[in-house]
Amino acid sequence: MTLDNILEEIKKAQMIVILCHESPDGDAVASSLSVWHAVKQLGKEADMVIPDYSKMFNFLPGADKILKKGNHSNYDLAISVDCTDLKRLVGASEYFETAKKTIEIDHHSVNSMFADYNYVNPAAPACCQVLIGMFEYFGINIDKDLGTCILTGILTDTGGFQWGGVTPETFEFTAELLRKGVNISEICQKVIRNKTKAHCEFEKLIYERLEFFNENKIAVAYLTLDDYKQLSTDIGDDEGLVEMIRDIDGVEVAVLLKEREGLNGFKISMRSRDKVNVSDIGLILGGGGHSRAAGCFIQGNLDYAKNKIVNLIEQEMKKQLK
Ligand SMILES: [Mn+2]
Repeated sequence: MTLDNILEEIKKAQMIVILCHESPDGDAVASSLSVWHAVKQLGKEADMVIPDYSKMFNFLPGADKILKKGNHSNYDLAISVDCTDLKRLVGASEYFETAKKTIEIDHHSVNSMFADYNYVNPAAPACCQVLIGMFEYFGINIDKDLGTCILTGILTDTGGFQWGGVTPETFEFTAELLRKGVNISEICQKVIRNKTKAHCEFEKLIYERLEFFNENKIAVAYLTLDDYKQLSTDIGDDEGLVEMIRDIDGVEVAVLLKEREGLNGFKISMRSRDKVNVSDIGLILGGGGHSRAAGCFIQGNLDYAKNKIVNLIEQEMKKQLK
């Protein structure tokens, strides 16, 4: 079984590296940290490589051990978490590609199964929830530190248990974590409720720029490179903005276009309320994600990118909702 193989590879390896996807969200950072704590309990040292992440997550136990670059160039074992594709390991894929063995642990349904051992459960709302099952199988003691990381991943990927994908197990696991002393209100305050000033400036811009299409069922806003240069101080400042658009009454699909430096185009984030599968829309343009949260990239100027995504969503809504 895959889990036995994974445990065997961890036990065999001398040099282990833990990696996650680019622009890491709370689940990606927390999953990396969770695996790091677990590997330590198994008597191994591991490097966690995350080139850039939000300072918001610095309170997590072990965050001071996160490296911008690996200490080695040929690890025995590379473990990727919360990542669908080798392409998304930007800034860290070299460690994955040169490792002797590779493992990936994820919860995205569009996962490309890019490792030697792939442990993917699309039914879990967060990679951290996949990890709990794995750690229990390995006999890892989920203490307060490890539990704090795990609950952070679950809370950030479910918006504080608000979004689709939350399962009865999510609450059963959470109850267990609270019994270990994990402080849920502290985590919520730090990663769910807390907003940077730059984030609020972005919110202002987005409300000013909101445009509605298809009888107000599609809502679109954008952020340009200039906006990022003027406002953003930290990598996570633009998290949560597309959800804010989706929350507007009557909106079925929310879209946020974010201009990307050096790529001559826009990263598209999509959120759906409860009917439209935006992962299918993302896939058409070479992206993907979850049915209610997905993304892709469109090359071209703002008008081109906006028209292209709005037209595609309109077509897909017609098809999917008939
Ligand atoms: Mn995730």
